Amino acid sequence: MRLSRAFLPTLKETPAEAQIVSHRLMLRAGLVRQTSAGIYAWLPLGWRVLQNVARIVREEQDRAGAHEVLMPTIQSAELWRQSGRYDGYGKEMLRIIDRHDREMLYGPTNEEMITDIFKTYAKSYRDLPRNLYHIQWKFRDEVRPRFGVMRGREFLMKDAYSFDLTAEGAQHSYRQMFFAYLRTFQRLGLKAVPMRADTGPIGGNLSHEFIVLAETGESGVFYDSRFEASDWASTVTDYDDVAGLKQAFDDVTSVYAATDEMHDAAAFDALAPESRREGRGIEVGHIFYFGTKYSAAMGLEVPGPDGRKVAPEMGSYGIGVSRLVGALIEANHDDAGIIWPDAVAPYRAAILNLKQGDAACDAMCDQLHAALGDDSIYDDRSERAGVKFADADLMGFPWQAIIGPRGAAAGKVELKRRATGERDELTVEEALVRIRT
Ligand code: 5CA
Repeated sequence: MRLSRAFLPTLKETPAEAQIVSHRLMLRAGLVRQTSAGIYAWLPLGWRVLQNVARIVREEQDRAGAHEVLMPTIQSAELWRQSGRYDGYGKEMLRIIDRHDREMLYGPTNEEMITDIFKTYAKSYRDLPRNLYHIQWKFRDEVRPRFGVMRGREFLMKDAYSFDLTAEGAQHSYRQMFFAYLRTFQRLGLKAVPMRADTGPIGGNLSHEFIVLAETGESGVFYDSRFEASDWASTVTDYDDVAGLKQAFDDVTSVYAATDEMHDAAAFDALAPESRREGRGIEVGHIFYFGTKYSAAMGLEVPGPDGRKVAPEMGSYGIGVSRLVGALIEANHDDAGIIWPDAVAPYRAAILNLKQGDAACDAMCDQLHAALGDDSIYDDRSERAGVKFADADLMGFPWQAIIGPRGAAAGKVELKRRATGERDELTVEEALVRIRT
């Protein structure tokens, strides 16, 4: 993509309303534009990152055996009356009346709808276990939307729902999602600590939040320093190995980590003092096991092996996909701007032509741009070098291929790694190999 023809609007001024660095950078680098309080339009750069995050989330859900569907954003109030949550959900629910005076709502979550869908098709225990998920916009009329996409009113969530015949089966499904989450966050380059958590309006008695440590996070957290070094995501390779998964789960969850709501001061104080960590974090995922709460309330039951009807044991599993874009920036930035991890970068490389119109510079840039194609942004504007450097740093592409008249005459590209600032003089071929690996 040629920058002169792209829609990559950056802002010179730091927007006054943005209180945390990720929000400031998302506005300055032109990732999003607020259209109403807590509601954002995604501009090309932000949209590409959001899709990359969603793709990694999707690949790990599929790998764990979940099936993707797409449910609507608008739901009928009737469904929520069946579960008893319609009145209880309160002002956070955006309620809508259609032209026939029917009560509708913009879904804040989908337990009711998925239970109703599954009920139509599940005929016997042989239809269990199943896990269905979607990646869809949600609406919660938050009292205080803030920090940009971190706490929006409209936001993109991945939500999965599991159905099992037995409580043991449901716990296995829960552990599958638990490890799918660890893998997802690891691939995104984030250290997300699973913490015992409160279940809130979703209900149930087993729940973990996945928290990315960050000073600007909204949750207070207490954890064992072992979470800083360990790699639990890689301990699970076979999602069907029931005993192996339980062992791996018990290993991780025996190490102390809890949000302030669930904090056990006595257990925390019993740790060796050097391993106690206290801080703040961003909740990027939250998983729940709630038994038959929704299946029983909504009449979902199937004949078991003995012919007797049973209500499936359920769990639900959320990831804040749009919130993750903010969390990624909180974890990866410097004074100059964003530093995208390779896995989610909107473009792998920026090609900076320092002398537009110089035959050798233009030819070398064209050659690089043709070879990298869709994965690169070619800054072909007639701007000063300083402007090009600043914009590439702000937008955070992992590589910058810098081409000036002196280098071009010698057949050399200066390749800069955004994360480390390291620079190397390379031939075009050498630069391409480096960018592609
Ligand atoms: N039904 C369950 C699991 S699917 C559920 O709704 N869980 S939740 O309420 O914890 O939301 C799941 C995830 O969505 C959270 O962990 C968080 O990362 C994200 N999220 C929740 N509220 C917002 C919000 N207002 N803005 C951005 N992301 C949010």
